[in-house]
Amino acid sequence: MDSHTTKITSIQQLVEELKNVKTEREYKKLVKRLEIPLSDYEPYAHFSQEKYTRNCIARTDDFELILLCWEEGQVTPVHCHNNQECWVYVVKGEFDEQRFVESEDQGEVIEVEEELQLEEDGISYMNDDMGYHSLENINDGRSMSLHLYMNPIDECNIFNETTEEFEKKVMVYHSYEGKLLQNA
Ligand code: CSS
Ligand code: FE2
Repeated sequence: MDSHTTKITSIQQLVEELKNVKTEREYKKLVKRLEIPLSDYEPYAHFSQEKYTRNCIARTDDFELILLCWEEGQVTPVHCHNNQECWVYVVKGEFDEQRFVESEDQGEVIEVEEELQLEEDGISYMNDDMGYHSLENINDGRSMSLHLYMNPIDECNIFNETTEEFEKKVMVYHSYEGKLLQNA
């Protein structure tokens, strides 16, 4: 087997290989090769009762690799991806993904277009041309998801359900390379 089809079996290998890929196609192929044991994610796994946490494993100008840790029932707001590509790999647990598009209906800003269930080991992909989405941990307990963004996403628009308007949100990390940050 050549190195383009063999499995990626550690976080370290994943980060090294990520440094050598450039195109969307290469990122996509790489995500399909993930077979990393749960124990490898442990140094990056920090949870919070308040909301899902964003734990940065590695970041360059080209990509951002983050582990999201979710307590039962935690959910993202509806959001876009700042014109970047987004791959989600389910490390543990399961998710409900709702996809939205701008509504043709007067009086409605967005409407659900599709609802997907993401199972353990499953992959989902999103970009702004496809619309907006939200993720919810529907597991009976904690879940973890690995997110690969090309390029890094420092802010995005989130939908405020009360005002029914989009607002800018600056993205923050709960931990960086395994270390908890002060704002955590
Ligand atoms: N974009 C969200 C997660 S769903 S892809 C985030 O990075 O927090
Ligand atoms: Fe997202």
